[in-house]
Amino acid sequence: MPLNLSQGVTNISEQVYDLHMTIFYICCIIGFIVFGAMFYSIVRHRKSRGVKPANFHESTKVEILWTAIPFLILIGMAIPATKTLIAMENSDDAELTIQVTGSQWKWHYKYFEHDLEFYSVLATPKKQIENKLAKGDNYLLEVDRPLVIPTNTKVRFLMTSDDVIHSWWVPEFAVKKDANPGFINEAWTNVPKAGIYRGQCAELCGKDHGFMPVVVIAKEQADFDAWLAEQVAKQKAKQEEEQRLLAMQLPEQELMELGKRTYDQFCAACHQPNGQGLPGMFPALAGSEMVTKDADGHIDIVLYGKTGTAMAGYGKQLSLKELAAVVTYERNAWGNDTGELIQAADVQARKNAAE
Ligand SMILES: [Cu+2]
Repeated sequence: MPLNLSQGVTNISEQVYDLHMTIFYICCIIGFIVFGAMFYSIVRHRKSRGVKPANFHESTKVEILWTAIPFLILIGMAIPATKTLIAMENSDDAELTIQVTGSQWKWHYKYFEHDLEFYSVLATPKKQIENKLAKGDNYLLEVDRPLVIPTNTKVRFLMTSDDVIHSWWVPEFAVKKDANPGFINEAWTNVPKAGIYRGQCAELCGKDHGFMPVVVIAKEQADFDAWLAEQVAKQKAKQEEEQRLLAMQLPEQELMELGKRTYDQFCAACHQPNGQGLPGMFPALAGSEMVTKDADGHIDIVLYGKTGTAMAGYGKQLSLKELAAVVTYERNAWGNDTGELIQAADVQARKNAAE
């Protein structure tokens, strides 16, 4: 029965589970003794049996006892609890450090010792969320790019946030740590068994709080090394591709096709597939002043978002090519026939201007 805590897979999660059970048993014993004594007294010394109530006032002995006994019980509970807490906080000698950044509503992972960072975004199809398709086994607990860590390795997490407070939680590691903007919190894990572990954001962080799950894949060291080498190479190739792109002029058709794909994936949920937005909530892009005239402002808002609104910045998540394509698409779709093509170099120029 899934009523109790998960025992988890790590040494720490076992310690946490054992601690929880110890305290639970202590509470049961106290409850049993206190209620037992109460009911015994009530039944045994009830008025109908002719019992005369005692009439004493102040008893130093009893007062010392009812102070001393709970005090000793608390100390008895604090010792194992402190031991476990100290072990949980001790991230010394970690072999791998990963920065975990929460933002509305996705996680960003950065491997400190390696040239690798990426976003991890919910992968559950929209149709399942809208009840148009049967819900899958890992409904709302699946992402496009899971975090991958090696087994039997002490991995340190540095948690922070780009916007509001999130909380990175994987029950089977017994890791649940707040990700606060402007602060860095530490946590760590050492997973003995290869496998897929799922968790979620545990801090109410806005309307899509339930749509930013955590998926961690633990791989044997050799598999992890292979995965890491592949990812680092891929990221490097992508960066080189970006550099090449800066010197290139992409044709309209390619920009519009990629732009539409990107728009449908990232923008259409709010601004609607027809660019009309939702009146009062999400502004229309069709016929919008900014989209048809102010190209710089348009690129900036896609790059950095707009503070105080639901418009998030996509500068870190999308490639230069995708950013250029989506801006081009918005400037030429739904009757916004500006005829302007935005190239990767234009997006890079806005990035440079902001730095
Ligand atoms: Cu969150």
